[in-house]
Amino acid sequence: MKIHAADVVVTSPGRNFVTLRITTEDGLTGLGDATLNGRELAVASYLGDHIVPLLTGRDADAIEDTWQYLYRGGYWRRGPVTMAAIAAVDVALWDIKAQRAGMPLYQLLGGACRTGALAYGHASGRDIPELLDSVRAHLEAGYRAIRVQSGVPGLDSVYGVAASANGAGERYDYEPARRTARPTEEQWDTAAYLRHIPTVFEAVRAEFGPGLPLLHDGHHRMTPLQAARLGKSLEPYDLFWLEDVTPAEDQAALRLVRQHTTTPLAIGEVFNSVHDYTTLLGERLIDYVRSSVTHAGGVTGMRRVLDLAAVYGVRSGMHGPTDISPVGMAAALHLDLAVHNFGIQEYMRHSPHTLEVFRTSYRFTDGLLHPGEEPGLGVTLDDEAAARFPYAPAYLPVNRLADGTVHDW
Ligand code: CS2
Ligand code: MG
Repeated sequence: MKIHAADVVVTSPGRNFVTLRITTEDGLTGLGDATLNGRELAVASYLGDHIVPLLTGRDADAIEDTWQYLYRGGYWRRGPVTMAAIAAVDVALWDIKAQRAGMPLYQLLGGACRTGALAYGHASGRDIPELLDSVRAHLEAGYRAIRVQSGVPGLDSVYGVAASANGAGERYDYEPARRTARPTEEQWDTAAYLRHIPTVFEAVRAEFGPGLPLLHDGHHRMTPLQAARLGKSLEPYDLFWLEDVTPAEDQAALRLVRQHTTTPLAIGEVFNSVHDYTTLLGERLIDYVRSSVTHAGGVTGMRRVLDLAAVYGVRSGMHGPTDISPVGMAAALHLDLAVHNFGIQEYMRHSPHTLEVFRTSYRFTDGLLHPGEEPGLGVTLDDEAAARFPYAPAYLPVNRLADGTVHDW
């Protein structure tokens, strides 16, 4: 069946999203997430100006050929913009193929290996009492695994810490991209952070016991030696994983970290290709791969990452903040069910406005996510609602050290 049309929908229900919609000659439509937080219009243009004109008339069933056509045919390979655009086409075509087959996508990918995908939520607090309330609230909301992010004494704002308490009934609402004419600037102090974080996990373990799976995101900010020190200092608290300890493109840096700590490591949310992982996986330097379907070339691209990871006993931990749209989240959940080497799924709950635009069939029950049994992805896009939320530029913050040096955010 041929592709009849494709259009790019940019909408901003609380935050910016880019969605590709492909329609076939017999009227099936598929959706693909193309959201790249802070650089959305680059992907919208890559799709609208350069890819959409190539899709009309192509065989909608030829998913692998289309992936290769866009990957190799584009010449300038890899990178977050290119791979998010290719991902959107790929996911939309898988959505269509599964609808045509009359089954949820996970069935087309080989069926379910598990009843649901263990999810982790985001607890945060500007101080330890607020953090403990947030952990408690996430347990009450049904999460069985929790990421812990804390303020650092002496620093005004820190990655991952909501500006207001997210206690009982509050949705963790931390949107790092801010709608300002220029990126906001934050100040960072690694030494203060390294001193403080062990006290945070000491308090969380004392309050909630040894068994609750706890995760922490270092957000790219440490040197290998600092990361090794943090990993070692957190060993008594038995983390599920320590994420993005160093700027991940320096894959070899993890050799030093790995020599000094047994704290499990997760890396890769900014990676967009299986080639980004070859050292990390080949040398078993990490325990979880973090890329998302949205940023790593779609179901086709992410499956390659997960299959290489499986060769080395490494499991999935797909990226799932609110800047992965419900379309991208649904695609992840189908893959989460279908692969053997599943680890955990990040799950920040989207805002009510977002869920007005994207109607989803996935469900979060008793700590597990399931994509639902709808044919395809199980997500529809409401154009009328989407039109009510016009795009507004938003930038992720820029981080600086006390002396003004730009640092990883
Ligand atoms: C974070 C992300 O969820 C995470 O692990 O690293 O929230 C990241 O900060 C955002 O995706 C940036 O847009
Ligand atoms: Mg992260």
